[in-house]
Amino acid sequence: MSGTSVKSDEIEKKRNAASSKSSIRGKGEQLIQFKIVYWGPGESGKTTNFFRLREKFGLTTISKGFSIETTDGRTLWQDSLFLSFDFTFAGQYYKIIIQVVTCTGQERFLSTREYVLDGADGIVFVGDSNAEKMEQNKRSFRELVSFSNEKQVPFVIQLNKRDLEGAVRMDEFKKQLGLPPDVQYPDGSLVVYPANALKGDNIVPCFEDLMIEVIYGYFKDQCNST
Ligand SMILES: Nc1nc2c(ncn2[C@@H]2O[C@H](COP(=O)(O)OP(=O)(O)O)[C@@H](O)[C@H]2O)c(=O)[nH]1
Ligand SMILES: [Mg+2]
Repeated sequence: MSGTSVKSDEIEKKRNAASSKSSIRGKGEQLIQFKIVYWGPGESGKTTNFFRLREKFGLTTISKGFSIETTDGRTLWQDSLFLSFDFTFAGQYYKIIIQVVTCTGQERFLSTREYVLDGADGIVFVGDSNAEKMEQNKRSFRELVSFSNEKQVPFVIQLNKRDLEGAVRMDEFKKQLGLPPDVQYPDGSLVVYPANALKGDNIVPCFEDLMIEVIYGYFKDQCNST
């Protein structure tokens, strides 16, 4: 989505320009809200992804992300962050609010994870490159696929912690998850996004490619229903 790749100061400029045309904006603006969930096994790096998004889009957040942690520093409930973008499509001006949530990977909070997925418009699966986490990756991915099939929610797959020594090979990860061995889908999006959330590698492109799909899906549905 071009909107997310513009720098924060450019967004600010656009916003100022838009508010100087507030009569047009007030009349023509439409508000769209999306919920994006970061899903995956415990400690795969979901909260770290969230920190990188907050850094990248910090100036455009309309609410500070919150995060409740257990005493051992793991996410208890959920992290939540709201991002706001201006977007024009077919001459119509839209304000897009994206709620980004990450959930706990802890099994004992499974019911809260289902709650988190409720109403999701898009999901980023964050897998762990640690070879010992393969079973957890597979289990968590199966949960996501069954949810996504039922609700037709688009998702992208990120394989995080590529910096780890002895990281699982990409082709092995794909094989284990039952994914095609190709690098890309015909639309150019990656089958799996290799990432390093600590450094921020590939975190934003992964999020943006999902947003393109989510927004495209939204407008396609709009066109079909009119
Ligand atoms: N080596 C490495 N560690 C990471 C990476 N991303 C996250 N971590 C670490 O993995 C641990 C769990 O990350 P966190 O984001 O809390 O995982 P969550 O449970 O999925 O939210 C933390 O110690 C992070 O610093 C990465 O890309 N590489
Ligand atoms: Mg977390």
